[in-house]
Amino acid sequence: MKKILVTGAVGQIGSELVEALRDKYGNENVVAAGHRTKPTEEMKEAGPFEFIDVLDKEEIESAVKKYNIDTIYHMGAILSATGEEKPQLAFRVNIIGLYNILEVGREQKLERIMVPSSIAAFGPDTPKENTPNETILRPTTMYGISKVSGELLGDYYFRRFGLDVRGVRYPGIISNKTLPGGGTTDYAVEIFYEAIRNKYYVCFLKEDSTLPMMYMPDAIRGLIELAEADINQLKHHSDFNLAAVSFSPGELVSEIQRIIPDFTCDYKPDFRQEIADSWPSSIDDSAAQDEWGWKPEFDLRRMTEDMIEKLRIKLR
Ligand code: AKB
Repeated sequence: MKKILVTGAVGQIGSELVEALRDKYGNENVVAAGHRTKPTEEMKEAGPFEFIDVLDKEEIESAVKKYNIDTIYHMGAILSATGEEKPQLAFRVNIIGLYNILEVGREQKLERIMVPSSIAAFGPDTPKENTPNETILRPTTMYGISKVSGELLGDYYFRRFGLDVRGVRYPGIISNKTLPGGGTTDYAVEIFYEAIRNKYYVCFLKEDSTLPMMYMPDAIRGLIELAEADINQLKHHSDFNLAAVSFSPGELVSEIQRIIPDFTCDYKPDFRQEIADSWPSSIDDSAAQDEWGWKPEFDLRRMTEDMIEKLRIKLR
């Protein structure tokens, strides 16, 4: 039976990943780990929870030994916007923290480490449209630099030590359970909350700033499917492009207005615009399709309908 540790379990993706993994492998077999943010009662009651600082290798090691862990989903990270405000922190958490996870994985001979990368691995010199899996990786943000380092480290640990490290380059993730924090694509979540609460939103990106995006159910399914893929079919390991939809704030506003016609949005780009401008507008995920059968289910319309339906209930 699998014994899984999820770092960053209290975060936007981690919280839903823990739920999905617990449904699949059993509550007791999935240990949720956060840093400082308290878990919800629901998460704590459903299964084991630990506070772990990924900068402290011994803390990771002792959780791995205590629960007999064989797989880590390492979701704990500082995202792009916070990473630009606190680059030293982003370096430590995203690079040293990952190094500690990989070293524990190597020393304890873990079966698998899942580490998400991001479209932030690309940079201003990367082709913007339908960005290929293999392309120029020269990001200009600390977050992006940490993601490229993570991909290279993951592949290195696989080649050099036989540690099975896998990861996808996530686009912006839209969800209705836990709010994201510190990302450039966070507008695409905030906008739904404000559309429902106030019918008005001020967007921190320009109206035509198109970015690759994905709805949470696809993001969770994709990562678990990659974790379960037959290793013999994989030519890539830590750096799969993963795509679903691409849209701009203006296009998202029009889609929301189909359901909430009196919703309006103003645009006041801030420092996050420069980060968004350095990322692709769409990515080519044919490697993920060919090597492990990736296929997204949610397009912009279906995602918007589902987000509004779920949030209307949550915010009632
Ligand atoms: C961010 O905006 O920083 C993240 C990402 C695209 O990795 N959502």
